[in-house]
Amino acid sequence: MEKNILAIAVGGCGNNIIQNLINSHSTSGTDLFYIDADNFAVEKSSVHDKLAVSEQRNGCGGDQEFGRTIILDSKAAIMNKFDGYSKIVFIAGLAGGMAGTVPLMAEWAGQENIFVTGTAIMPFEFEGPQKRENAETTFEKWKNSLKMIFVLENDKLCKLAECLKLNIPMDDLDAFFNIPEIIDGISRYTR
Ligand SMILES: Nc1nc2c(ncn2[C@@H]2O[C@H](COP(=O)(O)OP(=O)(O)OP(=O)(O)O)[C@@H](O)[C@H]2O)c(=O)[nH]1
Ligand SMILES: [Mg+2]
Repeated sequence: MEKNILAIAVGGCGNNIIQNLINSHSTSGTDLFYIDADNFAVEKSSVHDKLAVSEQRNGCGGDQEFGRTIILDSKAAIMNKFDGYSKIVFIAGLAGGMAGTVPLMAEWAGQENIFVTGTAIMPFEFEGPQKRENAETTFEKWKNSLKMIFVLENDKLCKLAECLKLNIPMDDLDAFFNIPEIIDGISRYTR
């Protein structure tokens, strides 16, 4: 039987978000896969199906070009994960080093006739203009290989927290992005 949707967590941000969903039992049977160049984070992650794409380094150090090149050696293993799915949603913080991998992975998935979508988490203003620029550049490259792209602005989380006068940790704030709703929407209302 053809599998429906695979949610792919990319880098530290993707992993945090997906782990929060697991902890709050909100994944409702969606298949999850986590990919990162940070061996330590992959080892620690409670995501069952995961892949470390770097043997020597702990993450990409914010270097998107490093991210892009490091996954080339893992292409076969990554393509193997796509196998049998009709839809994929990538979840990535677009200012991080691993975001350098998403345009390429989306292109590979598209070549398999998969309905490829992305969820872009855009950086906080306090992270500075360079991070914003990295995220915007990746966004432009990525969108060409995606059928749909959801854009989640981290700054909105801050504003929301301020508005509601909440003093809650980042992990809990992420729940406002309602990723399960996005996954469910793609799963049910696209083809
Ligand atoms: N909402 C939210 N955003 C996050 C979280 N963690 C990271 N981010 C955002 O995502 C961006 C990328 O961070 P990571 O995903 O940790 O970066 P990475 O791809 O692992 O990058 P490297 O450290 O270079 O390997 C950050 O600049 C933040 O804007 C999180 O838990 N929640
Ligand atoms: Mg990282």
